[in-house]
Amino acid sequence: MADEEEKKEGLNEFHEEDRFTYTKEDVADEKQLEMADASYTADNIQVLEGLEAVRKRPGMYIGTTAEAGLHHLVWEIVDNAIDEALAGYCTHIEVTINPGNSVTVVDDGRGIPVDVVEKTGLSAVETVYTVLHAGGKFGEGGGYKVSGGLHGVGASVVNALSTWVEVVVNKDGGEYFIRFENGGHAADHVKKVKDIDTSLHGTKVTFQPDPTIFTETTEYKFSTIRDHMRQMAFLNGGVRITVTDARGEEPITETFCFEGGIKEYVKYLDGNKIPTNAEPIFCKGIETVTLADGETKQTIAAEVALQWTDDYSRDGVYTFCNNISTKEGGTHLEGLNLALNRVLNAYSREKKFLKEDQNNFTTEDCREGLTCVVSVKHPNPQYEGQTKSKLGNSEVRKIVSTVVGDGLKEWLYENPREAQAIVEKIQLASKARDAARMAREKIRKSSLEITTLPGKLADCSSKDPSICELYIVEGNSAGGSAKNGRDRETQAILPLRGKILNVEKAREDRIWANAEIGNMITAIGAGVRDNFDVTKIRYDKIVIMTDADVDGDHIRVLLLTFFYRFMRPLVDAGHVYIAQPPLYKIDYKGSAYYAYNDRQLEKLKKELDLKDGYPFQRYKGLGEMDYQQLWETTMDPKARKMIRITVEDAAEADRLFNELMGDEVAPRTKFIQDNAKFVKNLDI
Ligand code: 1YM
Repeated sequence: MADEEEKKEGLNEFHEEDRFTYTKEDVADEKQLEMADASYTADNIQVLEGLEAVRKRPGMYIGTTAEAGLHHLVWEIVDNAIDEALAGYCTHIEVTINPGNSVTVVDDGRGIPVDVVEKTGLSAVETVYTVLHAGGKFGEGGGYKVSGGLHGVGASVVNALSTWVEVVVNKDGGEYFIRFENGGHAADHVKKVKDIDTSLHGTKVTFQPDPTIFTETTEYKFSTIRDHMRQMAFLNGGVRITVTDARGEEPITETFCFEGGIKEYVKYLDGNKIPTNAEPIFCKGIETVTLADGETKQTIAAEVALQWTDDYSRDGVYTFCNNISTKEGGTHLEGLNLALNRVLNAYSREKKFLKEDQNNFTTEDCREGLTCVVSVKHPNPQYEGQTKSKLGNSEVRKIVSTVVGDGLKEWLYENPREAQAIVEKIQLASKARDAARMAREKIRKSSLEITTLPGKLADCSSKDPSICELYIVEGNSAGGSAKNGRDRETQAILPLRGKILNVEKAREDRIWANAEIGNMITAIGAGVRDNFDVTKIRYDKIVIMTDADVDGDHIRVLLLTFFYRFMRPLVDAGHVYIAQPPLYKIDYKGSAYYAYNDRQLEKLKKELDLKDGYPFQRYKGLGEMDYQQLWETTMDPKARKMIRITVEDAAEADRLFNELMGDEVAPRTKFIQDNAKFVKNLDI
């Protein structure tokens, strides 16, 4: 219970007392630093206890110690620099992945204060890096500061989870330096190391993630950091962010700066779709609300950019709170929906696009082909939902509804030609989808009644979804091996015939008529699209098992596209996996040895001390394994390796799916050319 509570706090709440605005003269002089020395020991013990708690239960503070957690460290430090930019003092942020996977973040803000904080007896910079939830413990609140990262726990957590951290502050004509070691211990107090020009200011932080914490991987992914920084640059218009990978022979650098902010984000997300309104519609508002207690005032800012496109298959609405993606939506999304429905119907009635005897357009109709980014800044966000990514603050609903309502209405009246094009598009959507809707309803109904499971499905005997797994297997022969090899109690097998439909390209009615897709929907048993209910799934793990060749890759991408577009919460909640069959087998002295990649193969050869040219088998497909081998290598929960699918950046994933799986050939070709050098095991 206590854990639960703590977790909730860490994840979701911005505490009034966490706000820290430094008020005193912030120049460290020798005397102050001496004072800090004198009072160091006693406070220090308390401080380190705090960081020890982070090291004991890192998951509580950064969610996971797997790859996402490793990257979370970067987001936390960058968030401090972004806050400084939002405060109006910083214009450029640089993020560098160094050789050895330490990371440096530099900003040109005011520099973290280095003078002594009364409460801790330590310099502000040392306090920020060693006191958990720093701020509340010293200094008065005040100033509008939006808490950053998902967990909002900041620099001290990064310090606790690093082997070392170095902070350089340029401020008031001095360069200051402090180093922390072994999970957060200051090697020495902050020292002025040199005099510099008084015009120089900023903060530079370098940290080395602790490999004893991040046991899975300590290797940063350039693409993950680059995509996140691009998103930060879109969401914080005008801030210039440079990302560099300095690990290779030649450093790779990309710079992002979008003066237009989320307006440019929407254009970027639209990619090669044809816009209905030439420029995104931009709505913005700031409101101060008084809470139910009659006293507490909160300033909430909302920004929304909207652009309709020729895309008929779906909408792309992305919502954020405090620069964090709220994948499950929430009150800001509800506010948007309310405004779209209200304003577009009122306008259509007034301009006689809707006759008196006609029904209103549905929100779904209004959103067809819409690309939209909603970004709110809230000093005290409350998150709900399965993955705690649904905004719960009810006052936000009205604010967003008003901001979009007013902005959109004004725009429609000022731009009648484009307004007409949008409404005609909605009209078309409404008509064209009636037919599809009927076909879809039929499937939806049957997908929720689990009475008739597909004949091809070999179901498991357990009815406890939390231990059940569904293997979706390419090809009937591999399906046969999987059926024989599986654990019948918990593992179900659904063989697929050939390639499934590309849902990114196909017309909606064809999708609903497709047997393989129908089988998957029925087997999973939780509905589809907007009536998909992830709490109803019949299996905890949906495992895609395809051959390790080009066709297998293609089928895997088609399946992922389907799950992403039609059962999105399944992906978001981490239920989708990719099985990893071995690539090689070596028979040696009566035993079989398996390797899942080239590196392992080489290692195995060395370990077994095999001579050059010793024969080994390269598996071309799952069908080459008998059922026992398939169980041992790929399905046995004790031995198998699986990749869990996660979507870090939903907007980017959407854009890529569209680019790669959609109608246009050129972007696909370019992506393949750009990424071909990373492709291993190409087998045509
Ligand atoms: C590369 C990481 O941390 N920049 C940064 C942090 C702070 C300030 C400026 C800052 C904030 C304030 C006043 C204020 C922080 N200061 C504190 C604290 N970049 C990075 N740049 N002066 C400077 O919030 O009022 C915490 S973060 F608490 F010491 F003021």
